[in-house]
Amino acid sequence: MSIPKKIQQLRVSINEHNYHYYILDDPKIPDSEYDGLMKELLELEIKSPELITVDSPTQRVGADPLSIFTEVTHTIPMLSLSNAFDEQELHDFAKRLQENLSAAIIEYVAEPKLDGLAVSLRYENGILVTAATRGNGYCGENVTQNVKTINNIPLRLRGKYPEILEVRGEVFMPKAGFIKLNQQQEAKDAKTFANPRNAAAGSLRQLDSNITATRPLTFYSYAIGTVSEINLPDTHSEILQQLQQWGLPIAKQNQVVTGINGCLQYYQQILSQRNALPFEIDGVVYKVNNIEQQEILGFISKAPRWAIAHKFPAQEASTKLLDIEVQVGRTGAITPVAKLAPVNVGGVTVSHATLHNQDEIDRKDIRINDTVIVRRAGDVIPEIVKVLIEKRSSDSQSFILPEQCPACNSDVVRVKEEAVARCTGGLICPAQRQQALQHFVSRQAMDIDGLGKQLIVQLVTNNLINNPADIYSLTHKQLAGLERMGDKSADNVLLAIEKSKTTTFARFLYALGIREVGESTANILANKFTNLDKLNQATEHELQQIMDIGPVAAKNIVNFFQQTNNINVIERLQIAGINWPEIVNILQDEQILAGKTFVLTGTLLQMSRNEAKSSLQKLGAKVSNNISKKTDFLVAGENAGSKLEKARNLAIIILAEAEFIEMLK
Ligand code: D41
Repeated sequence: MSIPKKIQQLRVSINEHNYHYYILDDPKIPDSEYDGLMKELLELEIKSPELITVDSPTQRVGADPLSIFTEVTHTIPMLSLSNAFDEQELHDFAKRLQENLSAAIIEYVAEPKLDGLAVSLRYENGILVTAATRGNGYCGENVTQNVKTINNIPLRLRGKYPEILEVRGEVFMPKAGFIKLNQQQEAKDAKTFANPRNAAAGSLRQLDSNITATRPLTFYSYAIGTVSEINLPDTHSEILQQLQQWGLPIAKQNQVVTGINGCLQYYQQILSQRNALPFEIDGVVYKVNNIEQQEILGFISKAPRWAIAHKFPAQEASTKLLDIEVQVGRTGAITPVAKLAPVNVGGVTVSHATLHNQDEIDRKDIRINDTVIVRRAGDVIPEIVKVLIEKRSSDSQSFILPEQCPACNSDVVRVKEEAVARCTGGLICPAQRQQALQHFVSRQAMDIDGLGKQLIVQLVTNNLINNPADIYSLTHKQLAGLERMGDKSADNVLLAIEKSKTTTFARFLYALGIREVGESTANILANKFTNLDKLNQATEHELQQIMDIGPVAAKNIVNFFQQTNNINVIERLQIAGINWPEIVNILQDEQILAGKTFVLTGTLLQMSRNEAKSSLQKLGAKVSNNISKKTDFLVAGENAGSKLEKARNLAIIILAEAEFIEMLK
């Protein structure tokens, strides 16, 4: 047999075995035989490298490390899920659907809610070409090299597939793999991961795919994005089956259920299996099975109205409180943290819990050496629920927050009527500096990838940076001179710093770390004031006129801009080249929809088209007849047709009549 032919035959055979092993969970040959086939293929490809193709089973590893992830814009946004935290919220959800669909009983697909990261895989002509993280839903990171290392993701689809297929699903790390990974990390004296979710995130966001390849990641699909053919099945359950036939993995636990009772039964069943499942889940997801019904229901802002995540309650366990440590936050807040004997809480090892503040410690009468109940809910920091007083021993010790900051020895004060105690050290406190810098580089702020906590600690202790502006004067020499930093890593950090210079005004404001100015306040301020000069001159009174900004935030903002030190840092940042696109103020007075283009379609029940049009125009919006890339919103009344379809394809925000009326208000 010719070499190309033999290579082809081996690939087909290996792909087929992968399918049986990973997708059908029914291997046809022993592992040793499979390894033999892979070895044979590898050897032939080494001899004839010109015959290697991107979808060859050998091409899962070996890519050169990246310096930075590029961005991918999702052709259809990746939506989020609404949550139900209890049965009542689920009943409310079901009632809404029954009313909107005028259906007594609705069929759902119930799925386990995997605790990983949502990703989108794009196949062109059956070959995996791009994989992207969800990011903010519109735009994510290109992690193709890393995703290719995940063994149960096919590099090539099987059967009769559409020319373009985007598959959405979750990348996660099974429990067993997580435990093993942490053991290996510990043995190497490397960073361990707090839970499988973090481990999966850390592994997927590796610049070196060779590292990702060593991490036990898995993938399950749960939805389709863009697809080039329209004759897809008309239920979600059949779409999942179709995905499986194309060679994509889906969760075995997915199940079609009837009505809300079916959902609740599924919930109980999965909850009882939770600890025995090979992966972490934080709830279950219900999706309306019928696609036509899904289309009728549509979306509210970023989430489909036809799906909901039913979250599991928080999990608890008892353990011993070994010690109480204090942490100094970015704004000097002193937080007591309980150090615990490591305990498994619903599959995750917990060794620390927040104690919030002194009042909380006193109220719960928490003492060192006590036996306590810890609770973990979703991704929030574990908490102590209560002390098991009956188990208190004579060596228990009560705790009082120190009067001096453990990091800088400055006085700790507690403002009257505030629960938190604060270090008064301000900028001289290394702990506050450290936290402020960490905040500045964080994802939601300047997003300097690669400038992590450890590196900031190194830079601060080596006196290379004191404030955010110093980051932009770092040199290759300074970075490469640090322990555990090579030439390449230094380059990567510098690249990331350079990239961060182009940002948005809102991110920049948030990055400054003004007390009480979180992401959403930063956004509001950016839109209202549009530039630094205007914000700088705002008075407390003016700030308080803005919705959502209270007296404390207003005071902090004014105060911040009165500090010469802050002004100097901001000036230096601007000189360093930090820039953002100018904000066109759309929030001006009455014309709140200025610059936005609307299209109306279908029959509106509560007003005529003309009324709708003139209301929109009064608010500054443009009303157009045709959908195009420039359209911002489509208002879809009853019996909306092709425009609705087109708007969906272009990922335009679709408003139902009720939402539209709400918006006009
Ligand atoms: O298992 C999950 N984590 C899961 C996430 C799931 N089983 N289904 C999901 N379905 C969706 C829609 C309905 C929007 C396609 C999801 C997610 N979304 C999701 N994951 C992260 C953000 C959204």
